[in-house]
Amino acid sequence: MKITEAKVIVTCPGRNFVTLKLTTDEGITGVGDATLNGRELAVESYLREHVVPLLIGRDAHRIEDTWQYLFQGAYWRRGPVTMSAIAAVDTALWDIKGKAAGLPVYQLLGGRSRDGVTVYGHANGETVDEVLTETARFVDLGYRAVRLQCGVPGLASTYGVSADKMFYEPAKGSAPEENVWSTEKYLNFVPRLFARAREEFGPELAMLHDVHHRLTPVEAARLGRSLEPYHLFWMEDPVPADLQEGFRLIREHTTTPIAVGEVINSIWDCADLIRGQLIDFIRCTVVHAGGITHLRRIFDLAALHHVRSGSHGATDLSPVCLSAALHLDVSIPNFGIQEYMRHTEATDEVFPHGYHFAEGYLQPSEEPGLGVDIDEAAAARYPYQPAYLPVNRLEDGTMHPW
Ligand code: KDG
Ligand code: MG
Repeated sequence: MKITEAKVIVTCPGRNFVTLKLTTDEGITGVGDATLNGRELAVESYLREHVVPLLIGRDAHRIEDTWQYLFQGAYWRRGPVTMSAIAAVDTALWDIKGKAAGLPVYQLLGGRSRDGVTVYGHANGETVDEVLTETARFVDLGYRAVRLQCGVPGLASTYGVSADKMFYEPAKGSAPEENVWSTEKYLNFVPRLFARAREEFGPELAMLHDVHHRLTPVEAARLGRSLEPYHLFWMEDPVPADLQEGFRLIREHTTTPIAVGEVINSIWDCADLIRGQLIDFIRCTVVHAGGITHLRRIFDLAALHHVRSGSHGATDLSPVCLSAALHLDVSIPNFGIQEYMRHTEATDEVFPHGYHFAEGYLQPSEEPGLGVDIDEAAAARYPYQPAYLPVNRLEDGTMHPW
């Protein structure tokens, strides 16, 4: 079965998405997500200029060989642009293989290891009261796990807090929005949020929190220790992931579980974290970590070291990525949890899909392949709009990780 056509489709149904659609000489199509938030056109160009010409005429069944051909063939290895482009091809090929076999992709990955994929929702608000009201809303919707993010007194804005509660979307505008950050104000405040939340929701609700890369290891150790009485499911991205060794210091000082991975693109960028058992959850995504083939490799390494999965699932990962993630989630032995932010109605219209939420779980589609598609006519109605992620500065004006 040969690939005869490869289209790169950019659309903005509320936010930008880049999608690769492959067609074969047997008339089977497959889709892959290639969205890299705020840098979408870099991946679009990489695919269009350098990858699409290599795909035409290739055997669509040779998924591993095509992955190695694109990875080794580029000579320049890794990085979010390259790995997102390879991921799009890989995901589309798994979709095609599933359709050719007449099976949902999870069956090709070994079948179900569980009955459903536990997801966490996002409660956010300017005040603790508002966050608790939002948390109750997610509990009422059936969620078993909720991420809590709150405005910090004395700071005008912070990561994860938005007026549009169900559809948090940080990328906007033709230049990055500038936020102001104070580590001390944040560290003094967060334990108060979780003290109230535990008191209100009891011992069983899984509670998560995203630090969004803003601390040093010793500050993260202080945060983790201060949150121990409220037994979080995880604290996410406590420090930037660049220095894998830095996590050892956090680990040595706190039992609050650590999750990291949304900006990690390859197994080599998290191998020390995993082998050293410096983290509890690895949160890479299908789209940014080289597709189903490579993410499965990461999860397999993690399984050997007591590290569970916790895939990133923000709104900038399209329904194509979420569909692919669910096939992995349901099949791997070391699944932890899956992030789930609802997409807007316009996004759901452009990407018709068969996955669905019920009683705290997402279920992958039972259709052959990934069970998701792109409606090209609908996509064409939403042209690309430039949008940047925000940047962060300390109160004295110094640049700080956002
Ligand atoms: O594109 C960046 C977002 O995906 C990221 O800020 C969201 O941290 C995030 C999360 O945990 O969903
Ligand atoms: Mg995050």
